[in-house]
Amino acid sequence: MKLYYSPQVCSLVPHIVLRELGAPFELVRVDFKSKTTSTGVALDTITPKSYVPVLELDGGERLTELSVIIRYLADMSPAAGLAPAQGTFERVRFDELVHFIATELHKGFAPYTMMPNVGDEAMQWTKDRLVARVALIRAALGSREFIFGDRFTVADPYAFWALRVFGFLTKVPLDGSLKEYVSRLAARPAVREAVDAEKR
Ligand SMILES: N[C@@H](CCC(=O)N[C@@H](CS)C(=O)NCC(=O)O)C(=O)O
Repeated sequence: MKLYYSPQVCSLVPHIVLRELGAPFELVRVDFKSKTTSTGVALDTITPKSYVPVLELDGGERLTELSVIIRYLADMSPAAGLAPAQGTFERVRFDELVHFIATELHKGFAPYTMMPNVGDEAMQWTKDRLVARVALIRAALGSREFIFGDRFTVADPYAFWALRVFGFLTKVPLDGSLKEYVSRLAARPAVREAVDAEKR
């Protein structure tokens, strides 16, 4: 498989999952500004969406949408137990959580990261909403080690990445259980390896 990524953006999430699974893969770096790969290929020839992540499967098929990619990877290696089995109600709850992270946190960052000329009032509204969403993540985590159930799932690197970006963008410090959660995940070998590999 090939993962098209840009350093430290959301493509870090499937990158961590690939390493957690010990799956063979190749990284293809994409420059975030020029939208070209390090070998000079335009990203819009890889995907008309022109954003990362893109996962190219061994047969050449390309998958986009982070939340779909990570659940695909989990479903392809059921023995690793990185997502509840499809068709169960537990899986529906899991999908609910992953969708929440994707739409209420990840996409909620756009006024900070993408939109030009956002006024103070709109920015405050954005920040307040993100703070409220993160409070829901804190409640979902409770005193558990992982965000869904009592074992690591593909929702964890997504929550980890989103929480770190939230802290960085809003300057609202993560404290208590969320701070401990992020530190715990940051210490996982696959997470450290992925973060380090993207610095090279
Ligand atoms: N809907 C996509 C969004 C992915 C996304 O937001 N990618 C960002 C990096 S975190 C990106 O490449 N943005 C560049 C752009 O949208 O032009 C997904 O969930 O995978």
